[in-house]
Amino acid sequence: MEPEKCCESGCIPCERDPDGKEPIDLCNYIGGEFVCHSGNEWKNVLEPATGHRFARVPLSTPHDVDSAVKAARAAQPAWGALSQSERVGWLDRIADALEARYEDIASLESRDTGKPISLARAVDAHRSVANFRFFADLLREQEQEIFEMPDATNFVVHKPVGIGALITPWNLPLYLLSWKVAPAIGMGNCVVCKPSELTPMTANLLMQVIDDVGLPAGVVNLVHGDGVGAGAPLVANSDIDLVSFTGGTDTGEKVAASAAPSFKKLSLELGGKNASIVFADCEMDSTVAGVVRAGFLNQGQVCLCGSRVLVEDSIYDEFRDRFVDAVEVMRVGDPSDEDTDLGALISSEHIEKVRGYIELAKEEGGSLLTGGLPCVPTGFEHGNWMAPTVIEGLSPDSRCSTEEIFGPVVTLHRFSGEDEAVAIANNTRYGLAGSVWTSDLERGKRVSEALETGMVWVNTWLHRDLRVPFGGVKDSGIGREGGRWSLGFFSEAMNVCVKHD
Ligand code: TXE
Repeated sequence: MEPEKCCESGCIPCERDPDGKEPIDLCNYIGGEFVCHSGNEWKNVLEPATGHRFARVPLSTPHDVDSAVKAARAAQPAWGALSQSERVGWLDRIADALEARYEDIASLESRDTGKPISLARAVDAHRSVANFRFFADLLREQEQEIFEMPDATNFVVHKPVGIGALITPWNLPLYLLSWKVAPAIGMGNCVVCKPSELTPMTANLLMQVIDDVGLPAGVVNLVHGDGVGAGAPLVANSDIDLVSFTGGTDTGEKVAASAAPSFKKLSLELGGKNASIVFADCEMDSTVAGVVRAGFLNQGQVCLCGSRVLVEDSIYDEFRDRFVDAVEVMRVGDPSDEDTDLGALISSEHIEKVRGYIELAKEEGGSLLTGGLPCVPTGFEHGNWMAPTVIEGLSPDSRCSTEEIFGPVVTLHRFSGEDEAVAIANNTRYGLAGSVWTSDLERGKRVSEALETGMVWVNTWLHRDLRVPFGGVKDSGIGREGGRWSLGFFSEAMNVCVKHD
């Protein structure tokens, strides 16, 4: 018997809080207070795995955005005037308080995004804490840059930019939000965060943590909502000095157009269509495992995923067969099950987008080697499920081989020789990341440097040193964050030249 619908969105009865109340209604966090939004519109927050509504997120208005920006502006002078070590102390306290809620982060993130709990722990919760600790340590080590001349000394001073808009997507919610908040406030800025309306829960938890540690009011503010009501007004707000955006390329284009007229400082981390390039001299077992992980981690919903696998002709058949076998043993199911490898996709709209690409692949001449079908685990009939899908036979110029699909879909391509591999890999509007698998490390480095991307891994993937530059080229964005690149982005470098006799 179909369960009755509990609200206009057609979702099914959600788990009631223990006392049977309605799902959690989230609030904005402005000027150190949890406050209601000024509008009366809400968006249901649905569990991707079950379709259950387990919270409601406010669809904030430009008025709410303005209040948050004003609170940030009011707080910035005092915050910017603190010493670096005082601000670093606050990053430490936030990291400690987040670490104490490690399991809450993991379970909320898994519930909110549909990703397996094991991944939410190992990647999302771990990196959210690590981001605050990393930037605290990096700032502690910072020394003033001085350039001596025979008759003068140059002192480089890093000043806060001012008020930052931090806009984040749904695939790695707290991992990406903490990656921006930590260096932004560490460098003396105050910020307004705008998390994705699809996955607001851990951003809400971060505000609870910030409130609990007693961070000065207005240093970090958060406005929930969608792009129209909150995101776009935030970028356009005349008192925003800086925008750090992670999301889709199409949205990034709108953000850039809005930020440009007032010369706001801008960092865009956008989509990707990354190639995993497999040479015949690779170590087969570890390469198959590594390329499967690169293709399907987080259900393929990571901008760095290797969604195109380029395989040298001489080993193509063997690699293809082993790759498909490895894909087919991945366990798709309940995200809360420790043994699950792949969870649900973020939304029904997104799964339709991905399904559309699979249909397009068939029209473009591709052959499905596995997947392409929903695979609904028992008891999760209202979730967004798709079997991991591998397609071969597509032209490298096809839409499915050049456009970002952002789901559990990988296309296989043959190549002969380095030049053809590089040409295929670069044959897309994106330029974010890639990986090269070969026992010849010189070749690995040579091929990597020929790729039009911001990052490449050799014989590994997503092996992250937070000190390195992170970002892409072409339609994958502009700017770099990570390590000193974050400190540089979230500050204005000033040179003071002092003449001496
Ligand atoms: O991103 P959006 P979504 C890609 C992936 C995905 C596509 C859309 O292809 O299918 O982007 O994903 C806010 N001004 N990536 O919908 O729409 C929005 O509310 C200001 C790659 O998540 O770009 C959300 O908080 N803000 C990416 C954030 O922008 C606006 C990860 C991202 O939303 C806005 C995720 C506007 N006009 C998706 N419109 C990666 N690089 O990792 C929306 N927003």
